[in-house]
Amino acid sequence: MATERTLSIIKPDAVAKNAIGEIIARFEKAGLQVVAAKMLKLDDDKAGGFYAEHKERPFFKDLVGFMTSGPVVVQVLEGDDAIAKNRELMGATNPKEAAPGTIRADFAETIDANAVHGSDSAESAEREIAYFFGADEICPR
Ligand code: RTP
Ligand code: MG
Repeated sequence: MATERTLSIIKPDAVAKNAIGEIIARFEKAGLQVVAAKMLKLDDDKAGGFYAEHKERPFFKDLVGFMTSGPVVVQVLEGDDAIAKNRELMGATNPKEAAPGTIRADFAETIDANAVHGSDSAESAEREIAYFFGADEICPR
């Protein structure tokens, strides 16, 4: 298995629930290491640019509104198969369809406020990590 990096975001709903620690603990227990992290309040431009692939989708405006509704925690996770492993820990986009024991099943209520983001491919991970972090902000161990 290849060592990979992926971008994770703990979204405003999970931050508001005081679940930052419990969510990061799941990553660490699964063997992923946090090699970069910061808390940010996104503005419309930063959130809209991040989700640019969804610009034409009917839910885009609500998505940007939600992502700017409160602080988020962005992290780079590193480990074996990190991209797929993180998506597995997150569960399905719609928490009602998320497998029991996944982050979205346990912390999210709706498809709009679904607790976490994770990169969906190696190409997305590379773009998304560079979108939030400079090379000097990433600290591999
Ligand atoms: P994310 O990018 O946030 O990790 O979520 P994802 O890959 O599981 O889902 P994606 O298709 O990339 O959609 C991004 C976010 O848009 C909202 N969404 N709403 N109402 C809808 O049909 C719908 N579809 C997607 C979700 O909040 C999703 O996380
Ligand atoms: Mg996505």
